[in-house]
Amino acid sequence: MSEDGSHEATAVPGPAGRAARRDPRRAPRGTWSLAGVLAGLAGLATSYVTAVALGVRESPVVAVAEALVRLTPGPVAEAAIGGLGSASKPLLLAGMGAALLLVFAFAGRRQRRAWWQPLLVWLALGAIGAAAVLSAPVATVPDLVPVLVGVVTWLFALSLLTTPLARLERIAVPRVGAGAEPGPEDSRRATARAATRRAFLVRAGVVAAGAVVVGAAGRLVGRPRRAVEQTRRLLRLPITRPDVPDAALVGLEGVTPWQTPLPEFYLIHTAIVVPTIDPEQWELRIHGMVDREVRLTYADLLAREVTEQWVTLTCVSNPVGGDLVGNAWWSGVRLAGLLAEAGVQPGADAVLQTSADGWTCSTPLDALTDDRGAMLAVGMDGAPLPIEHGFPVRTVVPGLYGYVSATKWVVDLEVTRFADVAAYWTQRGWGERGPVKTSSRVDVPRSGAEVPAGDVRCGGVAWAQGTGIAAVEVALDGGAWQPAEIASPPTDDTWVQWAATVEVEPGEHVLRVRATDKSGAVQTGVVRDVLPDGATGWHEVDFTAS
Ligand SMILES: Nc1nc2c(c(=O)[nH]1)N[C@H]1C(S)=C(S)[C@@H](COP(=O)(O)O)O[C@H]1N2
Ligand SMILES: [Mo]
Repeated sequence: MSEDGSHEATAVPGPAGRAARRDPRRAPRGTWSLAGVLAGLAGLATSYVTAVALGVRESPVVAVAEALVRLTPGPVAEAAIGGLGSASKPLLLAGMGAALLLVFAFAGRRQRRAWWQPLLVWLALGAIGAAAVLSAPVATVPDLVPVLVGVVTWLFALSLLTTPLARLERIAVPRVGAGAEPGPEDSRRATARAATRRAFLVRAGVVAAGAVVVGAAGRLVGRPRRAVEQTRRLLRLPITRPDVPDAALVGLEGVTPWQTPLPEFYLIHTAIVVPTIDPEQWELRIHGMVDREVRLTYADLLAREVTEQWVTLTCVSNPVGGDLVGNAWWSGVRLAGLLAEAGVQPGADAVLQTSADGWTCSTPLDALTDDRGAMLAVGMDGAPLPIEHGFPVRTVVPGLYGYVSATKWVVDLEVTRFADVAAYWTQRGWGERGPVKTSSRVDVPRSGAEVPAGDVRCGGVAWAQGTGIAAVEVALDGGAWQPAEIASPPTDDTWVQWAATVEVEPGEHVLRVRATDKSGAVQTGVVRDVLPDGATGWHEVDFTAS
């Protein structure tokens, strides 16, 4: 407000001064912007706390962010989620935050022109929020309440903050310093202006403090995550910790660990804020083309026979040589048995799976009922599923890419027909069925490595889940394929480590790898992009020998 004062001081000297161009009574633009920003933040805080209180997931801002993710063209989105990894979401939220601050400031400045101008801004923002909330795959009308509360707060807070600013502009500036002696009228005006400025400061303080308190309360209440994390830690499940079988190890340093360390297990999900589900609250519904609808609680599920198996999970967005693939020991209940309990009707060929955050995928029915061991997993590597990997229950189907099968936080299975449904990624141009393609990767030497010339040990992993890997071959500098040694993992549902020795002269070299699966099919060298149903081509590394 000192800025405010200096305006008045320079304003008085007369028509020749800056005062001629700028009405001295006006509160500076910055003050109006500040009012807009404070009102804006207050609205975000009340809408957030309302969302939390109503049990709607997080705030409308998150809904908008998720809608943006959904609106992003499929390939760009999967690439961003896969490529930028954990940075893509904070970046998106930061960008939205910056844009919102600018819009809030703009609304504040508009209020000076006419009361209805910011109203248009708030309504536009509210409409975007409402559209985003309703466009979420599972949305209900009450989900709009937080948006409404936010808009009302914006209106109320901005008028609260700007009433003193408008009043200030109506009180004439007292004459000081210039020729004429200030009269009683001038001191009355000076007092009135000071009081009005104080009123603004008080209101700004109240709104800012209110927003902070409300926002903090929302965070407190909105952190069910800590509680769920706690519940998860205390869970004792009838599952075992795995021992990595020696036969699965090829014994070459630098080759990807056969069992993927949990912190390194890739993560792919469209949710900005992952669902935190208390297992006590979890329920799965199996319905659609079935004889009897089945509803299962977590306890019901655990009362069934729990089976355990190694399965390597792969993302369709994994490029040749990429690392969106990981191997874990999964514990859970076979889906074949559960679907049999429900009684699948003739004509069905798909199961539409829905997660608590509204993500969907349609899985070929036979992949869930044949003997490959598709399961509702409750455990990963001998512990309850990590929240990010789908706690309390997710689907794991050997041999299918994650986007058509591996639903995390799964809550609904609808037996149906491919012809009748469209799922999240298939709507965006990705293939309907998504069987994993036979792939292989060189881990050592790394691309760009320098190694001593002579015999060079190389190695990596290869996978053809469901079919199994029969052989791996390497070729140096485009020469003949030569066989690699492969380890013997306990099942065909996991990747296989391989190693080979190649003789290299000093200089630059290219090493490529290909696998043959147990059906006899040789991995294709035809280069294809990840869209629509998984990349193909041989992985190559360049290295230098000296
Ligand atoms: N609810 C939900 N489940 C999901 C996804 C998702 O976006 N939401 N992504 C799928 C994809 S594309 C893959 S590759 C796997 C990844 O599982 P992970 O994150 O446990 O590695 O989860 C699948 N399950
Ligand atoms: Mo994926």
